[in-house]
Amino acid sequence: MSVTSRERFLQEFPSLVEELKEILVKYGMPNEALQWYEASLTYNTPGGKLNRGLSVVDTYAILTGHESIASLSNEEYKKLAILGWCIELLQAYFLVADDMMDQSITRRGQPCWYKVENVGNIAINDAFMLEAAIYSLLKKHFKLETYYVDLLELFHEVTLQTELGQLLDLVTAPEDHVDLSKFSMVKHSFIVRFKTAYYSFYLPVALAMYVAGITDEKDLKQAQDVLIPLGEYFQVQDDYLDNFGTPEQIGKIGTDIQDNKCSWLVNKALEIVTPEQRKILDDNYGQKNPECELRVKKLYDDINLAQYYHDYEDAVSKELKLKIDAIDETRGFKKQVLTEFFNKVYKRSK
Ligand code: GPP
Ligand code: MG
Ligand code: MG
Ligand code: MG
Repeated sequence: MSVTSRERFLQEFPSLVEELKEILVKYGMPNEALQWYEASLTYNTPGGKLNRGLSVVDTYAILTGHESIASLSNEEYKKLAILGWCIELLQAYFLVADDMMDQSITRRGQPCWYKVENVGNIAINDAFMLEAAIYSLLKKHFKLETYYVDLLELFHEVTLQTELGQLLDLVTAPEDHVDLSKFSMVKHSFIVRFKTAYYSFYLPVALAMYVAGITDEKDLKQAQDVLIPLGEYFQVQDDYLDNFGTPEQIGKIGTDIQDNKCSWLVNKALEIVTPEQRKILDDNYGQKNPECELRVKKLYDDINLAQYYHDYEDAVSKELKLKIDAIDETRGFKKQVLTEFFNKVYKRSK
């Protein structure tokens, strides 16, 4: 991704913040509320990799036969960028809430929003307002489009899917009761497809497909059939980096071991440990105690878990490439959309 495409995308954001503030002005909201909303929007929305948002524009350019986004008209670019920012707002909404649920400390190299002075539980309402921003922008910019209802339904459905994944993520990781026999790779796959893959991978492509008018059920399904396993792989990477990445690299401090999460790493470990090592896991996993956490980390190193991850990565990449090769392009969907997604994710370290 070139610096300029990211920069150009970022340049669209301030005017969206102004539009969102304007809605509050029309309600006669006091300045205090306006400033708070602006602070929450700017703290939580633009600080990440922006892959999801940028992908909406890139996908649209590929589907409509443009060499690059440079040849899109300004009006076309802006429309797609707004949809991209809507996904980034959805992501901001999820992350503000997820960090409270996971009791995380940092995000994107700065304190989690709820950890910022004077924010605390107000972050719950801020998360709701980040979500509301999506529908304000969709109404303002897409109300007259034939696909307006499709966009609304897509955002609503994908939001529910993500919340279902989050529910399963949380109930599989009770804070007060560790029972590793409840975990399995099958359960892990279910959790991560729902909590991550739909909104991070299927949503950007489906949005661009609606705008490009490539909406045959068969094409939406072929996109989904690659993007959901690709999103699963992406979340396995997230689980891997939670333990093996450095906070400088990933912008956050891993919490999965102490949070008792049904992570890919613990599931793989459960498949390969000896009975003695299993006891170490039973006694130390999911404890809110840094010493217990260190014992689990040491065990992960002793069993060479990183190597199992690299083997998984090789195998899954081969499968995904075969799936992409088998895509039928006759109705206008293009495999290049999926190849570009794959390349952004493959062997990522942040
Ligand atoms: C990532 O899980 C999943 C989400 C951010 C979805 C949250 C969904 C909600 C409905 C709030 P994670 O906890 O592993 O992400 P991270 O490692 O970035 O905290
Ligand atoms: Mg979480
Ligand atoms: Mg989290
Ligand atoms: Mg994680």
